[in-house]
Amino acid sequence: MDSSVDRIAQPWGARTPYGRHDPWPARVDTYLEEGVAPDEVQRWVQTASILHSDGDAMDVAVVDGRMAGVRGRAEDRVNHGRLGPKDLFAWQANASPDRLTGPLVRREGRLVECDWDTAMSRIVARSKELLDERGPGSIGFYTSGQLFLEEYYTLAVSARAGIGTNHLDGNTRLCTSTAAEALKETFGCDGQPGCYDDIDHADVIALFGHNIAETQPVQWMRVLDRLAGGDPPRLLCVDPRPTRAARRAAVHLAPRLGTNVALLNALLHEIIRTDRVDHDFTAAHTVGFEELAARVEKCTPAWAAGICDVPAARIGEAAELLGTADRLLSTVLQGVYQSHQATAAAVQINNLHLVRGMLGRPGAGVLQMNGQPTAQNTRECGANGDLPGFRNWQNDSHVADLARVWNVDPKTIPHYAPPTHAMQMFRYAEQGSIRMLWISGTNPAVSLPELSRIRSILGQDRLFVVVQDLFLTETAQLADVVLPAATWGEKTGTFTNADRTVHLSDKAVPPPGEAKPDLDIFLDYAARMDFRDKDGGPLITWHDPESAFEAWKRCSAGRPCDYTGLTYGRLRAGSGIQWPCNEQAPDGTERLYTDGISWAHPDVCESYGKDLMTGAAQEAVEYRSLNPGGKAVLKAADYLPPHELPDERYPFQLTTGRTLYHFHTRTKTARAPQLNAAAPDVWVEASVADAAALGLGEGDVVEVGTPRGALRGRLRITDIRPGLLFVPFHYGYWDTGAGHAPGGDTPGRAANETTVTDWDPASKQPLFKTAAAALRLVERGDGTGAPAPTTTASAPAAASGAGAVPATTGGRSALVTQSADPTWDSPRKESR
Ligand SMILES: Nc1nc2c(c(=O)[nH]1)N[C@H]1C(S)=C(S)[C@@H](COP(=O)(O)OP(=O)(O)OC[C@H]3O[C@@H](n4cnc5c(=O)[nH]c(N)nc54)[C@H](O)[C@@H]3O)O[C@H]1N2
Ligand SMILES: Nc1nc2c(c(=O)[nH]1)N[C@H]1C(S)=C(S)[C@@H](COP(=O)(O)OP(=O)(O)OC[C@H]3O[C@@H](n4cnc5c(=O)[nH]c(N)nc54)[C@H](O)[C@@H]3O)O[C@H]1N2
Ligand SMILES: [Mo]
Repeated sequence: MDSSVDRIAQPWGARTPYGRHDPWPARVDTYLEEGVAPDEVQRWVQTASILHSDGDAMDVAVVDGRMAGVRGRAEDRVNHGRLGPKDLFAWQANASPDRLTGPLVRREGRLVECDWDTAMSRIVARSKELLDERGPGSIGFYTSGQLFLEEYYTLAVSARAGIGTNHLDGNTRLCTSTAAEALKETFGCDGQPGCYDDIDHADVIALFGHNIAETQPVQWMRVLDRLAGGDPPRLLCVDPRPTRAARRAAVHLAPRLGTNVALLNALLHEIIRTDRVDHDFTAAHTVGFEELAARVEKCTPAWAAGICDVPAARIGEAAELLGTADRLLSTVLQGVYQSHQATAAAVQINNLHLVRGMLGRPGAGVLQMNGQPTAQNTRECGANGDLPGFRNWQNDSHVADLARVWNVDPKTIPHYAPPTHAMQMFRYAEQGSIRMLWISGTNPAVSLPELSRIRSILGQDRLFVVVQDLFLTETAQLADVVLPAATWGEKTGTFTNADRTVHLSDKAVPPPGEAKPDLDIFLDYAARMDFRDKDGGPLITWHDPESAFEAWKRCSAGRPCDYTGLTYGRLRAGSGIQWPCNEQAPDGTERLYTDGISWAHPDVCESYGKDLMTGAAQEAVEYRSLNPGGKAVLKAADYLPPHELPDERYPFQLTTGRTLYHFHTRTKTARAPQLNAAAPDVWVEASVADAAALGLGEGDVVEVGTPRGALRGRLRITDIRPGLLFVPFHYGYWDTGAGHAPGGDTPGRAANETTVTDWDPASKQPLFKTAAAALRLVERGDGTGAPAPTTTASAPAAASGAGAVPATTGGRSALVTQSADPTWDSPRKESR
């Protein structure tokens, strides 16, 4: 039966309830632009969503050579046909009239149009000059979690073995570096242990700092469908905001910002005290239990209650839920990762699973989530601070093996120090040792902390900045050369979601003007730079997406992220397949560690671990003596208070994050009318009690100030934790006209005007989620209310007297067809 639903007003659509251990029924969501009937679609082209890490599989409708809509893929393991609001509407941005259609170079201070040869010659000339004068360390590359695998791999080989620089990282540093680090600390290696099917089997689902309803809306549909079915799971939600998941939780803990480690240590304390420990599992598969037990011994719920400002009894209830779970699934995201003890906290969640033996079985899994759609590939291809294929930069035989794959001398591959992380790269650019920074697929002039500093770094004359993007973003406006990129739908490639599912994304339509796929740009650069292997042959031996994929397969062979069993043909004939996929696992691998811990052995591990307090890398000998047999490491950590605490001048805690309808700096979602209208401008969330104390009302224009800067937006009064402010970080200044210009006297609206240059010692992920801030009235509201959605964590509090705030709806243009497909059968046999 088909139904038509306004998917702005009802973001998660209709329910298809199912019972525990049953397969999740399919529901196919289709959106076609007004005036296009389904039978007018000439081609459906296979892809998956690129607006979060879920990998919702879909087909793009093509009519007369242009995109006209999207449809979920029922047969795909990830989404069983469903799409979220961004999946449904954001593709419209591709055809935006303000796409970059040709390269730009800066002449006499202004960006002017030029041809590709002029732009590339300028980049190559600068690269060669710098290599001659200052060596490879003067060149840095800052890439993304939104390009394709083939592109990262090409960039990584070029940067590491072509240029020979250690300065290559992704915006994944801001996003999932803690996920990777936590997996390395515990399991010796990156690689998601669990998978989304675990939602079907779990009886307890715990969400740590993860606003799943808004940031992985399709997996939230899956949870909602289980909540509506037989034997529903119980939810634990740890989040200081009243998220949709918090409202459905059996236990909701809303801790003070930056206190996750204290809370988690108390949960571990209770589980050990009540002996909910799986002693057999712990003995067989872990090291470090005694140390962990000793470290959390004093961490009682009463102790944590004082730090987290959560009732001790609630912490006890949460521990009871975790301790009695038959199959526990936990997910972890930015509420944990973007804080001063990010890795220390994320690792405690791994510890919870290990001491309870909740790993490697259906429903018992941990998801150290990714955020961006292709962040996994940035990591595995080594376009972040790691070597490709999860190789260990401290292990000479791993470096030698990589050198063999690339046919270069091992000395060519920098491994004298850990690869430079993004925050350090910007510091080097600030100090002048990095003189060229090539930025692809990311908008740091909005997304990095302390924007006034970032603008001044990127604006320096001595720094040569290349920006490769779809639009003339805030960052592109500061560039010396701007390269117009083709994007999703206009180029072919693969990418891997947060549960290791690899999807193929085929080209559906041509890119606008002279825009080129990122792969072609990187290949062109490598050819012009004439990068060579050790025998004088070309370093880059591939020429298109499929040959790049084949080259990557050779690099991944025998490593945890083994792609050797995958081909474009197989992906095109089916749908998503999970790595490792090889001879032993030809259909892919649902879960890691079903048979014990496999990649922590000193000879194979990606990392020997770090000191969680200082970030100092452990040496091989230390790791060997700690973990000779390659078990999982239970790493304990003491709680440390956040670096910046409220005081008289800055009495609030400030956190920043996302809303359902927008993606990051909104280069795509602001250009999709349905999404833009649902949340058109920035807002500030405060609690009922704080608003009353300051005499503030819904819709008042307020200013949020920190020692770094200030922003202005309208106030939304919600059920957020008292003492806490929330600001979405999506809003830069490009489309706002006067009043929001950066710098100058008028505060902007970007959250990162206020955030701090500071990071987790182990993962180097910046702290977007804890600052101290002041709040003041600028101007009374005009009665229209804040431009914040009512369907999300930003819903007005009933007690705020904001009954007048109009509900968020999309109207006719947001109608989406939902069909329960009667011909659909479970795509795979569901395991039990
Ligand atoms: N709609 C939408 N979806 C997205 C994205 C998007 O931009 N828009 N981006 C994608 C990307 S790249 C990412 S990384 C993910 C991020 O996905 P999430 O991590 O789910 O999103 P955030 O809003 O950054 O933060 C999640 C929650 O952390 C809570 N939090 C803040 N401080 C703390 C704390 O100290 N402790 C705890 N326990 N919680 C805290 C916040 O209240 C917030 O609800 O989303 C992905 N999906
Ligand atoms: N205050 C605060 N700041 C944050 C966060 C937070 O929670 N709070 N979250 C952080 C996180 S988790 C993330 S992931 C970052 C995201 O921060 P950014 O990566 O800066 O955000 P995006 O808007 O996704 O930028 C991607 C850019 O790539 C372009 N692009 C899209 N597709 C392509 C393509 O195919 N090729 C090329 N060349 N370009 C393309 C887009 O137009 C856009 O300009 O923000 C971080 N910053
Ligand atoms: Mo992210």
